[in-house]
Amino acid sequence: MATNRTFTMIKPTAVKNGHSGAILAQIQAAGFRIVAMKKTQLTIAAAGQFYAVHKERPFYGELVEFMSSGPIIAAILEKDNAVADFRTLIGATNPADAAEGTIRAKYATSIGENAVHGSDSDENATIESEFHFAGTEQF
Ligand code: FUP
Repeated sequence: MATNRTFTMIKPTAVKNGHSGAILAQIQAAGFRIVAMKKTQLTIAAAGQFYAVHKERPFYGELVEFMSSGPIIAAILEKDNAVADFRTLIGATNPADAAEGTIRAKYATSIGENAVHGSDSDENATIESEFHFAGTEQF
């Protein structure tokens, strides 16, 4: 069942470079409602668990190290067709391939440090949202 919700993180480099406000403004201008949001920092263990699906990939170690290297902004977003529309808004994983005007085209510095995360399915949106937020933190 489609939930109309997706989960995002503004990644450490984008937060450090001061892009959080512009990224959140672009997300809201695209019609997403913020259901939950917080600034937090992942431990290495939490980042490892979040990205466990990529455990066998060669970039896993660097990804976990990067995602735990500084504060992130985690949020649950709501909109019709949220997962697919959000992935369109953020653009391709590699910013070199991301369409003009997408969040990754504007703010990502590399494929590894690509500014934002966006869930790839309704099922993962639910898992990732529950990883970061209790039900009492969702409005
Ligand atoms: P996406 O769904 O667009 O975030 O992309 P993936 O799930 O394929 O990858 C998750 C994260 O792994 C990316 F955001 C960045 C990192 N990654 C790399 O560092 N190198 C790669 O070749 C692919 C992904």
